[in-house]
Amino acid sequence: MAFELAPLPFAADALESGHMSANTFSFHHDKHHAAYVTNLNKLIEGTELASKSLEEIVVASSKDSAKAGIFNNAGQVWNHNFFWNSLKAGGGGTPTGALADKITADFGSFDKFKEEFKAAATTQFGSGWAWLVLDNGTLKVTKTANADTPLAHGQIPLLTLDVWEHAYYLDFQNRRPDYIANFLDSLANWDFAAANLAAA
Ligand code: MN3
Repeated sequence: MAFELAPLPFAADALESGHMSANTFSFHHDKHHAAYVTNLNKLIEGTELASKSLEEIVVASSKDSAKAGIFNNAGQVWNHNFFWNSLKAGGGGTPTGALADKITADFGSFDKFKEEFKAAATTQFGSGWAWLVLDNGTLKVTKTANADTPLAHGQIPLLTLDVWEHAYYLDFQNRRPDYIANFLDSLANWDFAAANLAAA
């Protein structure tokens, strides 16, 4: 059963007030994300992975260097599905409830979390991702290169930011730090992160 490109969980122009344009989504979702799905389907067709779930393919291919091409595409399909849900119109600001308490307990303060997240997202050299994850019961900020994903490392992702240049170039050009600050101020979907923590 071939994978299909998951639709965006909002209209393509829904985040324009948050400085992520419909033009960005027309490339990032409709071209980049779509290409990962197409490539993944080609690579797994007729193999034992064709009947597996996306999560199973990510984990299995991460452990086999001969399957690096499959991992790169499966990881990017999964990471982008997760990223769209990490965004929302009118997002950003501070979380509430159990997630807020856990961030304060594990980072010291929400401001400390923000500092760590900004540092991870800024210093990921080249393409990759910044994450808030649950790692053995503790919240941590991590960064991964290219298609790598916390799923492959036994961590539970709560929220992510794509820091590949294709994610921000149309709206922010080379200004990655502005794109990161804007995500935390205006787009981060704390409801999604809270739901992921509750389900963990
Ligand atoms: Mn991307």
